[in-house]
Amino acid sequence: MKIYGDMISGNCYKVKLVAALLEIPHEWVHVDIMVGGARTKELLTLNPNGKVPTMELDDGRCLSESNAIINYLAFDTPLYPTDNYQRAKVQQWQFFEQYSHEPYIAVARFINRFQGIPEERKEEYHSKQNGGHYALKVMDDHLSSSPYFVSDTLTVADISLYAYTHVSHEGGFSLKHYSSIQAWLNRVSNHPRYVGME
Ligand SMILES: N[C@@H](CCC(=O)N[C@@H](CS)C(=O)NCC(=O)O)C(=O)O
Repeated sequence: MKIYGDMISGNCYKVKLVAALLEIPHEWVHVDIMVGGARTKELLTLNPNGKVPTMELDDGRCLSESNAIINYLAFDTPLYPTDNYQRAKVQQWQFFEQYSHEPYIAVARFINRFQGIPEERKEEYHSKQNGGHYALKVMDDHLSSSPYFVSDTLTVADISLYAYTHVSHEGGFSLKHYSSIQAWLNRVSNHPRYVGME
């Protein structure tokens, strides 16, 4: 299979990390999102939404949306629970990530790290801080009584949330007051087949 992505993106990193944890052979095709690489004619054929990550299976079928891709890779492995309630819990945290976490933390990171907070995005950057901290507090509270998000072991829900949380300082979010998140980040990165983002 081919995975199209740019490793500066946490959404793409989720796929890279799950493929590494599960030792899934794949061809990584670098797409430079900073120069519109996800919106070329070729990429738009694979994902009409013009975003990466996008996965192309050997038979030509494609899948987009990071959390859908990592779930596909993880079905029938220890990273995806078999219990129906726990499966729904994985989705609960993944929807939380896409709606209440990524739009604040990933966007603030992009504005700061890759754009250097230009004047016209300054207000937007600062407006992301409250929402980001709210999401981090929800996560920290949950992790104060559970080693991982869904069960006692690592699942794709953790990978979905790990991707942008471990680089949240690049969006101006200090994790100093979130000790349970810090311990969880260490748990994830201590996995023997862990790979870093860059
Ligand atoms: N919800 C999507 C978000 C995908 C997305 O926004 N990808 C960004 C990189 S993080 C992208 O491709 N940007 C390039 C562009 O919009 O031209 C997912 O989880 O995969």
